[in-house]
Amino acid sequence: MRAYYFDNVPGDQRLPHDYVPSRPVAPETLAALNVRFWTIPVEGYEPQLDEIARTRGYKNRDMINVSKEGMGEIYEEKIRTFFQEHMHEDEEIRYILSGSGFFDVRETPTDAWIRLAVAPGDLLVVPAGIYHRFTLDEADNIRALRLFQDEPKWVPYNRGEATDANPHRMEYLKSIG
Ligand code: KMT
Ligand code: NI
Repeated sequence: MRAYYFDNVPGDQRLPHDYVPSRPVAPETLAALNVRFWTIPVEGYEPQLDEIARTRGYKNRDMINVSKEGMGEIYEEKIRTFFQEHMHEDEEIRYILSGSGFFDVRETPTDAWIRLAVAPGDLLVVPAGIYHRFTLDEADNIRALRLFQDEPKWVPYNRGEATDANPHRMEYLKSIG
């Protein structure tokens, strides 16, 4: 998984938005934000994924196929909502099976966007309470497993005064010091 600062140039969200030269983000920076990731080769991934799911208590999972073919008439709407800056009250855990895309996470305290370019084999944990968003890249498709601790619940809370005061948001800020 490649991580770099988003260039903030207005335009197509599907473009890489990499500075020239690129400004890479170190794994330690991601760790300090409580963003976790592993790489598990897709071929024969099950035992390793099951082990991480067991130790972290991810009891549920389903599959999501983000593409015009996979989503049908809700595609445009989903593409829009995925890219609205939001948080969740639970971790957002994705294991990429095929395709690619970008998760953008906000750095604290700079509020800079860090772009995470995900590809098959990447397992990403976006912590509860972090502001983030998702977009497909120019290849326009991704298929991923969504893992979840208890009952699947994928509620996005768009960033605003209410989320700034959300207990899960405040807990997140406390956890990163
Ligand atoms: C989400 O909740 O933002 C998504 O599931 C994005 C697609 S999964 C790679
Ligand atoms: Ni999300």
